[in-house]
Amino acid sequence: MTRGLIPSPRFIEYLSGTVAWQSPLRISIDEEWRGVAKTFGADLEKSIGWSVELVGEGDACDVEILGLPELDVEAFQISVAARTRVEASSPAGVAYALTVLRQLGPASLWSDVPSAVASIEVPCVVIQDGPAFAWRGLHLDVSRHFFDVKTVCRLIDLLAAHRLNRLHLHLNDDQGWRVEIPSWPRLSEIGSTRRSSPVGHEDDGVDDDTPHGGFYSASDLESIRHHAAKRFVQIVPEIDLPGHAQAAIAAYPELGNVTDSLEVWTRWGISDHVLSVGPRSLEFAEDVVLYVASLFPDSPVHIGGDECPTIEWEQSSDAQSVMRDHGFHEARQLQGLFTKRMASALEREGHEVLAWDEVLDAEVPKGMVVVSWRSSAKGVEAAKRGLDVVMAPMQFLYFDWLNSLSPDEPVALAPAPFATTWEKVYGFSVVPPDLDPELAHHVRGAQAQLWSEYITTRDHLDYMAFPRLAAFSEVVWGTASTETDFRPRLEEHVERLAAMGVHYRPLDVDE
Ligand code: TNX
Repeated sequence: MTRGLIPSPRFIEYLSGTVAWQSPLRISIDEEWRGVAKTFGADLEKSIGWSVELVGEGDACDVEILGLPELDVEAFQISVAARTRVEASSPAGVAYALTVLRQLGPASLWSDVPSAVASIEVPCVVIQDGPAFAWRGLHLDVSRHFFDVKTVCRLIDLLAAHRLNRLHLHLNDDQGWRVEIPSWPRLSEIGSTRRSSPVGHEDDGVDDDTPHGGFYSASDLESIRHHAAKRFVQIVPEIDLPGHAQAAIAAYPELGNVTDSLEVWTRWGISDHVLSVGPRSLEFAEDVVLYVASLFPDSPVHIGGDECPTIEWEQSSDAQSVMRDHGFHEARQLQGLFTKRMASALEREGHEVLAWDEVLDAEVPKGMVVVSWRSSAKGVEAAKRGLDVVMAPMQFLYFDWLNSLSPDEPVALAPAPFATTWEKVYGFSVVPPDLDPELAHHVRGAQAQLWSEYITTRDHLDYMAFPRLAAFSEVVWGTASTETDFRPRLEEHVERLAAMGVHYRPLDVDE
């Protein structure tokens, strides 16, 4: 008996025979790591109503979990036998091994509706596994459409099921500010709701005249962070400034460059309204980013920095005088003031800092990690400049693009001929083939992006994320091979997705 594992392990050998498990499943595990076994127990209880009994070292058990310090931090070894043995050097490694054990059982182990299962059969197998990349992420835009805590936590569970370990939350944009900041209350009071949104494709020019809003309180974000920690997923919060700031300016007009009052933007695209470069705006940027960072004390923080139009700065006499003070010749250099201010404040507080690849257009503060979205070539450029990079090229990893060229696909951001099939995602190389191998260590990993202009519901989020995210998980785990090898495993895997209630896109749709 074999099972379609995703992501595929680095080494696997099926032995003959199977073992049968019944409830209560007896697990022997060190005191320190019990939390991991408890999470696994809660998962089994939810899916098949089983309980997990934690037993002492040396007691009779079904699964024995042992520390093996020489393994890499997320690595693990499994040997399924009458007494199954799991070895890892960290709780994350144990959690991943338990995910694999769950995949070695039937799809019902993933069900979100409990079913009564008397016994499960698991193939005898030996596995040695561990990821090739430390950064295996998903980005979620909660600004264009807001997703509540429950939906985000469910997405975290889905990431963990694929052994992905970062969730980058895009918390503000022109169309909505999504986090309560006590010292700037109008951001959530005013900036979190827009009056109307486009219906269908933005280019159709139709509006729904229906307010859309939502924001997270500090305690909401804390529960997301706790849930994520339990699943070994690190939340990477993003505050995107000084561009993409219209919602912030709608809340605090004094932070903008124009005197007319602005509303939270009701169209998609890139607003020309950006923060002014005055001292108050710089102070604002530092203040909010530090506050958000304080809610995620152990996380790297993303400071945005993409797509910042300079037209308002070019037309503002105040901005011109700031340019003269700094000896700048081009308005775009003004953005560097925000980059530096936010990055140095965050670094002082011990946070690693990330930014979109537009920061490469100017001098990049040392130690900043570049998220390369315009193309893999931007990642190569970053690595050549000695910077670490997270690969996120839109051509492969923007899951807001069409799933295929079928005319039946729901409206998506990029129109045909742009489509990103799961097969295309599966063919993505995290390390660009033209990168000098000596610089490959700069590639931390990769992340897929779910921008949400055209994603309004949880079901549609599922449809855009899966099965592409399953293909991505294997790519970024580092074990992708051929489509012929992957496809039958994916066919089994979508049964797990179905059990989890995921509205994934079917693997084949007539084109
Ligand atoms: C570009 S990627 C953006 C987003 C859009 C996205 C749509 C990036 C840093 N900025 O503002 O939502 O394209 O695909």
